[in-house]
Amino acid sequence: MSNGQAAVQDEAKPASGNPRRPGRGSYKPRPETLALLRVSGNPINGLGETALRRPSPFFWHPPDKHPYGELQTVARTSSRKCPGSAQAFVAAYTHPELPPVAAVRRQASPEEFAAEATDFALAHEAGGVGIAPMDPLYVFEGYTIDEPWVIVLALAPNYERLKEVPSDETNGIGVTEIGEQYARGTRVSFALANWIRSHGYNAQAYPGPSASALLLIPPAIASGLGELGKHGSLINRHYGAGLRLAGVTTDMPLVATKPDRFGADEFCSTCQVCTNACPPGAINEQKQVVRGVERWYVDFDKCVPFFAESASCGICIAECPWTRPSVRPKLLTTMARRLGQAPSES
Ligand code: B12
Repeated sequence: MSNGQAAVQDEAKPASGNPRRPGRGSYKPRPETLALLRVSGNPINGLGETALRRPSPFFWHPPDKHPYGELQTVARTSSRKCPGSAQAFVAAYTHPELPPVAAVRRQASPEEFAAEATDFALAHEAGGVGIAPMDPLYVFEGYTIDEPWVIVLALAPNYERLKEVPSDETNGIGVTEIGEQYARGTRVSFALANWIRSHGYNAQAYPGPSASALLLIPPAIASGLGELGKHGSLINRHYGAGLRLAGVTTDMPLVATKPDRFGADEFCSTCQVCTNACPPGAINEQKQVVRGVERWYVDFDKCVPFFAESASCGICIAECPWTRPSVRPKLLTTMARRLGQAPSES
């Protein structure tokens, strides 16, 4: 299936708020956590820089590539001690070796390959698929990706479970959901890379919380999987902000899917739900210039201590009105009207 638009499947259903969630301003980082934040992450991310450049290796990359190795260990430890989560994250990091690329290249049109790759991914746990031409700005400095295409895979959230974030030692539902989304991303990205290789084309998989060399949100936006939200995560018209991403890069000839504008950016400019829900107050009200692009930006120095202490957090994406299945269809209708578009399916 390929009609030039990112493809998606249905998600699991609704819910309400989580009383365990602290509100903005009620959180103070522990001194021992702050002590591990030795340098600000905002200059590393290029906050205030007006020229386009590739992102610098950052959190989740190997500790010798950035200054937050010990904080990563704190974050990993706090997320793994929650009930159920350790197994989920083991699955997220477990994958087979990719087989050699088949010696004979199958010949087909880019449209046929794009349609087959999309169908394959949707049949193997992807909730959505977008295809974008590779751009050097998607690749972290110090890494090389040679393949000219990136297939972005969306992993659908289960809102009933996601809304339980943040987790702790008594309730691991939210972080286990996160680990299981990543595990699905690992399985489908390796399965797709394997399938592409069996047709004689190179393919690499980029799953997990880190996705290694590949920055995932920009190609997800380019390929029509959604718009950037004020909370720094992608908002998708079918899943809201709760989806997670994985990537497959390939030299199989493909066709790009189109960007999708449904009004999330405009909505974020007046919505304050995530800014008010974020305990450390890390989400900025206004767009800022980051590496040559004016866009929503989350303050890393404020976000990461709470993230590290709170088993992956995720409050901003769970609270986002677009993530709530009961609210999203109304927002789509309202924003379509405001943008002068025909109302579209949720
Ligand atoms: C490092 C990282 C983090 C760090 C730092 C995040 C930060 N804001 O500083 C920490 C550990 C704190 C973190 C936290 C979270 N993360 Co995180 N994180 C990443 C990771 C590995 C790399 C991103 C990065 O290096 N950011 C630092 C620099 C590059 O940030 P930046 O310049 O501000 O760019 C960000 C966005 O603006 C956008 N972006 C970058 N360039 C451009 C260019 C344009 C033109 C536009 C429009 C946007 C854009 O992408 C970046 C995402 O951080 C990605 C996976 C990947 N490989 O992409 C996941 C990823 C972005 N995280 C993700 C998620 C879900 C989260 C959390 C909600 C955690 C959770 N457990 O659920 C929180 C949300 C925090 C927040 N509000 O930003 C998802 C987002 C899914 C989505 N719906 O978009 C990703 C894609 C992981 C995945 N495989 O799905 N994360």
